[in-house]
Amino acid sequence: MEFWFSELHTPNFTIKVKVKRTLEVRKTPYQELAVLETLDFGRMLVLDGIIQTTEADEFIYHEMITHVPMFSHPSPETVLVIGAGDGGVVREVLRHPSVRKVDHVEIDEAVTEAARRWLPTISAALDDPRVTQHFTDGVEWVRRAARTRGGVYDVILVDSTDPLGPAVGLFGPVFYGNCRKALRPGGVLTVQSESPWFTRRAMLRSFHGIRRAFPLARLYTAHVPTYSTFTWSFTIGTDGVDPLTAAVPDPLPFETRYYTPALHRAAFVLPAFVERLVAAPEPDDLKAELDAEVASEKGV
Ligand code: AG3
Repeated sequence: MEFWFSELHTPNFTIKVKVKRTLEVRKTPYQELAVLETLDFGRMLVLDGIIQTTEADEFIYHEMITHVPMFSHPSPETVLVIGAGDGGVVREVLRHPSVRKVDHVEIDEAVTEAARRWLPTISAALDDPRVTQHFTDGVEWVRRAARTRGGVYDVILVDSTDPLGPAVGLFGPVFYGNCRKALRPGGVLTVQSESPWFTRRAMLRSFHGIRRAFPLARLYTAHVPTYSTFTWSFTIGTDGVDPLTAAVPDPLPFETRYYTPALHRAAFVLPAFVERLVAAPEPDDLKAELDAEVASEKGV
């Protein structure tokens, strides 16, 4: 018999992956979690029916969400990682020798438990003494950190699920504003900002939210085979330092499998339709939504 996992994107488009074995399926307090053993991608983590990561292609996403911002900062020491319960981002952050402290804030402890159990190559670095794990809400964490004068972090990385369920607040302009305040001078924020295909609206929400909160915002992309339509976007916000002109060490101080100094710059070169999407002013309905969220936070 054959068993297939299918991820439904629209009623008309699915990704189908052949499954060898189901390792775990459970309902957590926040979402439905599955770890499946696949034939072509190794073990695969699925949350609420959406593929989050696989052993075979996780390096692409984890290197690109991490090294582009980390090498855009001259010497990142304190890093906040939000979401990323599987530990992949933390693993990549710790490869930077300047890093002294990582706060890892994940809302759903069950994701980390499953990763520790089934995905050791991704989660192993979570035991590093530089890492403190906090199983709590990232939105609230950043709200509190934003009250510290002068900021707390050099880099904030947001590796969230799609903006449904527990991750909604991580796509809001108020959250991005607090990230800015939680960063030290010269600090850098990077978030996974969805795909320019089926989740275009979420991509623009992240991009414009960050553009409102930061003097400089740029979108970059990478190609992740197990994410819908391959092309995945990330948005980086800085207080003016341009990631395009960052002094990326060449050769790199450690070995990578996807990220290179040349790709650091190339990733910002966007296909024309994506460039047009981000160059256009905020669409009216999105603008109204973002304005309303900012106003409600201020109690207006
Ligand atoms: N980060 C999830 C990226 C979003 C995937 N969404 C999708 N394919 N529709 C996952 C955690 C990786 N550490």
